[in-house]
Amino acid sequence: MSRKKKDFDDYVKSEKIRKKSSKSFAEQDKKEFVMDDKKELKDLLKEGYFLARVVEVQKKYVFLAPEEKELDMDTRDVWLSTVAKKFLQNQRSERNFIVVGDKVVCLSSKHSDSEEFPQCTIEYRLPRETQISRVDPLVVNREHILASNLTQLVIVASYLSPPVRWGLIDRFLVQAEHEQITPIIILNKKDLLEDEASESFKKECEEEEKLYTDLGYQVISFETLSLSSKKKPPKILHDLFKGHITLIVGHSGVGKSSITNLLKPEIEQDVEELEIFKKGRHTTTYTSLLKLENGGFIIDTPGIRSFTLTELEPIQLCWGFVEMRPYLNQCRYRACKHSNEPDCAIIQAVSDKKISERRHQSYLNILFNTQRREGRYTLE
Ligand SMILES: Nc1nc2c(ncn2[C@@H]2O[C@H](COP(=O)(O)OP(=O)(O)OP(=O)(O)O)[C@@H](O)[C@H]2O)c(=O)[nH]1
Ligand SMILES: [Mg+2]
Repeated sequence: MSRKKKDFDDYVKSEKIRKKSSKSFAEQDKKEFVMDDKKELKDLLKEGYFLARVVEVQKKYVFLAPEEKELDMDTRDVWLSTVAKKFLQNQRSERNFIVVGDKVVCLSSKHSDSEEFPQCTIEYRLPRETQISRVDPLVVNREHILASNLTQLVIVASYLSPPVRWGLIDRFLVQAEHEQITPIIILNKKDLLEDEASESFKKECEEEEKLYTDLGYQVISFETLSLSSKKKPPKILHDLFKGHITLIVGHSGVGKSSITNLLKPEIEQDVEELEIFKKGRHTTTYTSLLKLENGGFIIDTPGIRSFTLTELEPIQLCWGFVEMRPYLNQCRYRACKHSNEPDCAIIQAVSDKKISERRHQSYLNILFNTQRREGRYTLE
């Protein structure tokens, strides 16, 4: 073997080892932190470790509520915690290291009886059963998980102030479909629709509501303004949230916190007193998990200005649009993007009025929005 060839082989070998070891190190770390062994967990709990739910994540501390039994926690009486020292570096470099809704295994700190903080450390995290995430608006290609372990997603939009964006609702629906979380749409500020909207806008809303209902989604037309948070929660909301961990999402100012307050959470949520058009300011600043009077839990989030889905292939994205599922794999081309290709079953279904043009456009917007930055597809 020539010297040159040997050097090259050695180089490749060492590179491979280096790459392999650095990867396995990261994975090893993750493996150590994510506890998926039930027996090991049982042993830890006998040794003084305890289970808790992440209630809020702030810069310095994570707020936790101990959870001895599933969904049995008091989110008002929270513990201040930090992640175990050996994982601090990972926490700093990974945005989603700990998110609201995570189930974690903790150890009480030495100082827990004193006034010193933190009161406990997070030693492990249980695997996430579900999660809702988007592309991080700060760093492209990074995922931002809004919350985990949800059983329900409530998507709130207001008819007006700010005006409803059907495309944003579709984005959330796609995520819910992929995560197999039941989505519910609440269209709020019905009073404004009745008093201020034009006839054509009222008709548009009526049609869109019917479209979502026909697709099998629950749509609730609602107003919080005439309801008082001092009284019992309205039955429709009470029944909807009971027994669930619900993530409530939507644009800023649509009324998420106003709806949350009607359900009597342990902590009253801040609501903008006078509706002023607030640019760059959210009333809710942190995502937090709250216990409701009826036994369910709600995760109120600050309004979202951009909700870009993490990259999805056309086939995955189509699957998130329930009405497109019957037409999958019926196009002439296997890699059909359902944009303007010949013999596309989905485009045909749109012209036959079996799929709404608006939803198809929504699909295209998501497809080209999420994939344009990859430089793979461009909008013709
Ligand atoms: N007209 C009308 N106004 C409402 C209704 N529900 C809420 N509002 C008002 O809308 C504004 C925003 O409500 P919030 O509950 O703070 O909205 P949010 O979605 O939590 O907003 P962020 O926390 O910024 O994301 C407040 O001034 C509410 O009083 C409603 O049904 N009708
Ligand atoms: Mg709010």
